[in-house]
Amino acid sequence: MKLSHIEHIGIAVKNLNEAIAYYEKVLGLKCYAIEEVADQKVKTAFFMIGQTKIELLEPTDSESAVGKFIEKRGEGIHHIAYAVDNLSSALEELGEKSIQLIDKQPRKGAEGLNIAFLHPKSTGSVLTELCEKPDKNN
Ligand code: CMX
Repeated sequence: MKLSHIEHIGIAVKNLNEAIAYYEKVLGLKCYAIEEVADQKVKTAFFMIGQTKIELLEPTDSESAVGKFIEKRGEGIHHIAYAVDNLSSALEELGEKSIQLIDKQPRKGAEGLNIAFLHPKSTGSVLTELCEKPDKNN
């Protein structure tokens, strides 16, 4: 498995507009996209910094993964996402190493990327996402 860079850092927020204002007015970043990911029950906002993105995540349902996270732990860093060359073979390799896969097969995530999550119980308590550009290995 070859990770190339940190694709994004996911940050759980209660209010997307208030959070965007902080990232734009205080940190000076520019929100370049807002997207609702219906099956994950989140509204997302993206900022680019170098080759890494910041993904703000506002839950649209309190029972969603991000909704439950905020209720238990409050706002903050929710997950780290690495870019990988070949997601299917990475998942196979991780499965062989007994890493608990939340997604056993790649699925579509925000921005059309192929993604899969690894369970924090097998990743040192860091919810970990792997992302692959959709034009690769299709
Ligand atoms: N980071 C680290 N640990 C986390 C976590 C997170 N983001 N979310 C939950 N956990 C921990 C919990 O604290 C709990 O630990 P303890 O047993 O020590 O209390 C453990 O994981 C299991 O938590 P749980 O409450 O039993 O399970 P949940 O129903 O909250 O599910 C998880 C947790 C990770 C399986 C679920 O959130 C998931 O499937 N996530 C992947 C999908 C996702 O996060 N989607 C939102 C982002 C979408 C996007 O980026 O577009």
